[in-house]
Parts: sequence; structure tokens; C-alpha cells
Amino acid sequence: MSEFKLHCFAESGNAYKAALMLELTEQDWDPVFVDFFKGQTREKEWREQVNEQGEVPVLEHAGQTLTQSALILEYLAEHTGQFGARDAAEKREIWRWMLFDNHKFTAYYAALRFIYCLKESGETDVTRFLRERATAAYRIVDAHLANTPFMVGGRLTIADLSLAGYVFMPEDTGIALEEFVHIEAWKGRIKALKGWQHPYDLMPRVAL
Ligand SMILES: N[C@@H](CCC(=O)N[C@@H](CS)C(=O)NCC(=O)O)C(=O)O
Repeated sequence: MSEFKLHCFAESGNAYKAALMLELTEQDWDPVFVDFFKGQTREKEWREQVNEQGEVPVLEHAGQTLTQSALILEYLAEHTGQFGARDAAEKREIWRWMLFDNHKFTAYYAALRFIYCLKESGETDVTRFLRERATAAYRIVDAHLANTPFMVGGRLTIADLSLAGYVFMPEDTGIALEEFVHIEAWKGRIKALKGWQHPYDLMPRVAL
């Protein structure tokens, strides 16, 4: 039996943050497929047994159940001694970016991708609003990366892994990603890391 179990599905960038961390730190882990598109996370039983917040990812380790990708990343950084903060100031900086990611960078992009690409909503006021907000968040991260190879401390940390949740997803959200040259260069640096894998290769996906 593997040491870690990650409840996930390939299209989930939030789960990818944890899956990539497990892979880059060479942990012994197995995915547990969650049939999100058939509504599994909304089932009463799943919420009672796996996550009352009704969200993926969920990490099981040593009798504990952890949810929220940022918290999972923090836990794995502590457990593995990799990609975490070197001191208290760096820890605050990492959390500052992980919170920005959860609130804006990932949140707006993921909602836009879900509605516009996966649910094929067409263009609406909602998709226009989400695209504008996601683009604004991308501009902020791009400007930060103009001066540093990684988000905090000049090396890969869990702040990068949090922000990287959706940046390798292939769907076209209508955001002109070529504008973000520093994000593109940062993606290249992440992709070059030993053990990097695309989300659709790292986590299980239902055959369409
Ligand atoms: N802040 C959460 C967000 C998790 C999240 O939104 N997960 C999505 C899948 S990518 C989900 O399970 N959504 C279910 C729902 O909102 O009903 C995290 O970082 O773990």
C-alpha cells in the first residue's frame, strides 16, 4: 500500500498542485479517482466520508486527512523538507502568494476554464468578468516574475507549485497568454524540473 493517497482527477488544477509536489519530491503515492463530472463531490456520502467542504484535492497520510491545496503543500513541505520556507519571513511571503493564488490567480482562471471550456457556456457577462479578473491576476504574477526566476527566495517553493495549478492546462480560455512572457519563462523552468509531468499524465481521467 502506498504511503500517500491523493483524491483527485486530471482536470483539477488544484489537485495538480499536490500531485506535482508528491511527484517532484519522489513520494510513494497513489491517486484515488474522484468522478467530479458525475457529481461525486456533491454526494452526501462523499462529503461525510472524504471532505465535508465538497472539494478536491484530499490527501490521506498516516491516518490523517488533509484538504485545501495550500495546506497540503505546507504539510508536504514540512514532511519532506523540500520546497518550504527557510525562515519566518519567507514563510509569510510564501503564504502571501498562496493566498493570492487561492483567491485570485487560480480561482478566476479555474472558474473561467470550467464554465467557458469544460461546460462550453459560450461568451457571457460572467465569462467576460472572469477573464478580466484572471488576466489582471496574471499581470500581477507576470510583473513579479520579471525580476526573479521563482516566486519566493529565488528557488522553487510551494508558492510556485500553488500558482502552477492551472498554467499547464491546454484549454483555450480566450486569454492571450503570449502577453505573459515572464510566466511563460517560469513555466519552462518548472517543466525542466526532474519528475515534472503534465496534469493529464499525472492524474486519472475518464475516457471521453
Ligand atoms: N481552495 C481549494 C479549492 C479546491 C477546489 O475548488 N476544487 C475543485 C476541483 S478543482 C472542486 O472540488 N470543486 C467542487 C465544488 O466547488 O463544488 C483548494 O485549493 O484546495
